[in-house]
Order: sequence, then structure tokens, then C-alpha cells
Amino acid sequence: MLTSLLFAFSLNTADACPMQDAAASAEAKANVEATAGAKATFEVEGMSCGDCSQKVTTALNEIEGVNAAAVDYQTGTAHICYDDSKTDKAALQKAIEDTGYKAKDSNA
Ligand SMILES: [Cu+2]
Repeated sequence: MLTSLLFAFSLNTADACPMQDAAASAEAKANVEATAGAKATFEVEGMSCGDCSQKVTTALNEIEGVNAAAVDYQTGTAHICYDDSKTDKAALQKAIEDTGYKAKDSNA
């Protein structure tokens, strides 16, 4: 009984705050660099776990014109490849900030 309770608790904790696979992050970033299109990099403030970076990644991918996005909470960065005839840096920044984190253009 106690064991299953503890197990359930640790499962929930893992659910709420997953780690991010460092190899997967590196692969996602390489994918952004290899994809054709305009590139943007933002410093994203306030992400604390894999859930946060997933949330930002999803928000970016929902923008029409985003070809690839790689968000890493450990380095606090978002690398994005986008079609600049469909969207722009301001829209990317707004999408990140709408998820609740502060974003700053690294190349501005
Ligand atoms: Cu988080």
C-alpha cells in the first residue's frame, strides 16, 4: 500500500517535471540548422524543466511558417527556422511570451 503510494507520487512528479533528453535537444538544434529558411535564436527566461521547453516548442510549431523549432530549458534558448514570407521574429517572440516566459532576440 505504502509502496504503491510512493510509486504513484514519484510517477506524478516525473509527469509534472520531466527532464529533457540532452541528445534529443542537440538533434533538434541540428535539425533547425539543417532546415532551409530564416533563422532566429531567442534567450528564453523562466523555463525550468522539459515540460516548459515542450510547451514553448508546441506554441512555436503552431505558427504558420515555422519550419523547425528547438527549445532547450537547460541552456534557456529557442532556435527557430522559419519562412520569413509567412511570419517574423516579432510573431515568434510573442508566441514564446504567450506561454508565460520572457523572450529576447539573441541577435538583436
Ligand atoms: Cu517546467
